[in-house]
Amino acid sequence: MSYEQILYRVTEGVARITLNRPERLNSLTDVMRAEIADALAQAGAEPGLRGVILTGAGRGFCAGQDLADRKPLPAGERRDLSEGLRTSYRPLMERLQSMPAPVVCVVNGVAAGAGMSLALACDVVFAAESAKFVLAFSKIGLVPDMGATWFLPRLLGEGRAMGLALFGEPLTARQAAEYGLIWRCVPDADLPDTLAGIQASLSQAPTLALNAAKQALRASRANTLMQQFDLEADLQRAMGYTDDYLEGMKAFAEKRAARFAGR
Ligand code: LHQ
Repeated sequence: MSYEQILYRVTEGVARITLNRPERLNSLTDVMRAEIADALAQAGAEPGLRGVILTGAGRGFCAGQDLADRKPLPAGERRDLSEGLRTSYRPLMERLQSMPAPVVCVVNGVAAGAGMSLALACDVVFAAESAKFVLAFSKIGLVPDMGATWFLPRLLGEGRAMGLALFGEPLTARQAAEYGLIWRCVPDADLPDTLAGIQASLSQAPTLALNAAKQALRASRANTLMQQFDLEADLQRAMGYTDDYLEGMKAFAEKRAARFAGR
């Protein structure tokens, strides 16, 4: 599958989507958003998908909305910014959030505005040590969007979320990891190995169990403890019938590493 502004490939059941407009720090155009959404649909339709990795080409991950990607308005007119959010950003977010398999974001450089929101909408975020997270919206007189006002208080607590939203100061990858905004900060030089490690880990994982774990954690956003308990019981029943569970038990008894087929 070939795209104009992203790269897409599937290796050992793991789909990799690379935002590919490095000269514009992979800022989001209409075309790029549509291509990411399409690539996620392709990945979702992949038989036996074991995970998705989202990353960026060049020195940035994503600088948010491409501020030049818009038709000029007649003099004196102002733009309805909600339109793009509803018709393009929202479907992308829905697509991302409905992926059954884990979506891992590898933030290779600056993530700003909707680019930061895009990273936070993934299930797990790794970031290169030199990467920065910039809630750039207030710098241009806008409110954080693409889910940022939903993700940030959940991930950081309201105090830090407010600080970020009101002051717009960049957060280093190290701080982001310390605050619990992301999973791990890695030295820049280790980024290729990190990507290879994530690829290997996802492609050898008991995928149905990871998918179920993700489903349960996501459902906890709206569930009571007892609803969650019941969901876990349902999911565990399903896991008990998988080949991977049998293999996991066998490998444990034989004191060897399990070879999971993702079934
Ligand atoms: C860019 C961009 C960019 C175009 C760097 N666009 N070219 C949703 C819906 C509706 C309306 C509006 O918004 C939204 C959601 C949003 O995302 S709003 C927030 C949009 N993003 C921003 O405001 C971030 C703007 N960029 C920056 O603040 C900086 O570029 C950051 C902090 C990301 C990186 O700074 P530097 O590392 O110093 O790089 P740079 O500023 O020199 O950028 C490199 C080039 O990329 C440069 O072009 P040039 O031709 O001078 O080399 C920038 O103009 C271009 N670029 N971001 N969003």
